[in-house]
Amino acid sequence: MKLSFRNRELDLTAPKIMGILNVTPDSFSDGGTHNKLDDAVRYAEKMVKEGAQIIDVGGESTRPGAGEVSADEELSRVVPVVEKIARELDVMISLDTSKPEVISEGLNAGAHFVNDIRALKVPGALEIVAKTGCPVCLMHMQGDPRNMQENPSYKDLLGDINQFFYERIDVCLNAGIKRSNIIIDPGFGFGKTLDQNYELMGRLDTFASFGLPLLVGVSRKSMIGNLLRVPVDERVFGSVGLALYAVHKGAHILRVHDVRATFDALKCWEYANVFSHKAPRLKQIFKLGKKN
Ligand code: 9MG
Repeated sequence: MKLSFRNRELDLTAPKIMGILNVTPDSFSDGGTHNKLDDAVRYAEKMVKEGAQIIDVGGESTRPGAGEVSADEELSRVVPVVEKIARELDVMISLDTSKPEVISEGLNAGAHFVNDIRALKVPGALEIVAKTGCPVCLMHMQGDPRNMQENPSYKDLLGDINQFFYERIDVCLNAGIKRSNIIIDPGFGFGKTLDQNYELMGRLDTFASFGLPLLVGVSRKSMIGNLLRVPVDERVFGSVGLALYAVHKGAHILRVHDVRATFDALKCWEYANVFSHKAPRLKQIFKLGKKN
């Protein structure tokens, strides 16, 4: 499996890290506009040095209870950052957005794919992605960020989410999006209770049947905080533990805040996995089996 757009390609044979770059007013606070831009790009650079192969740039908070921002506001936050990262860093850039305007301008500014928590349901988004031929991550969410945690309920959690993917993939294919450009994500924390999140994680391998890259974002989320009873800044160990479990269950891309911690843990996991009889392809990558 691989992701490609324009001159950039990302091989997903081994799991990859997507570093989170929030460019909302509460991130990179104080200083003038220029300083904010510079700080955001330097932070992206730090994540790349630590092992991120994708930088996910987002200008609208998706936290439970978060309100929406206008397209103009989101554009003004996202586009300059994407332009500068594309110019200065050797990394794939994803756009954490649902708005067609931001998708269009963000891709023009140098981004490589779309990470949409609303799975291209906003009018116009589907058509832009189909027209440009860029990859897209379709995430499952019940409700919307303002109300999604009010009382999430499912007839059959895994069945309902599988059905959602069948339908959205179908919509994408009918609009002209290539199957090889689709990534799926069950959307941890988006309209799910604590137990529903853990059930989803425990049965993550179910989604392998789609034969598509699987993205997982659990970093610092309340499914960790509520289990461990720890605040956001003490969730790194839980986040890394779940990230490794997700890879074990078939995740290809991990969306994380703590890149260095995740990268080191993943590297150890991968090296151990090289010796598993189930991983002949990884053996080739690490060139094992030869005397050195
Ligand atoms: C933007 N965003 C926040 N959490 C996310 C998650 O779990 N997956 C994806 N694809 N995007 C997310």
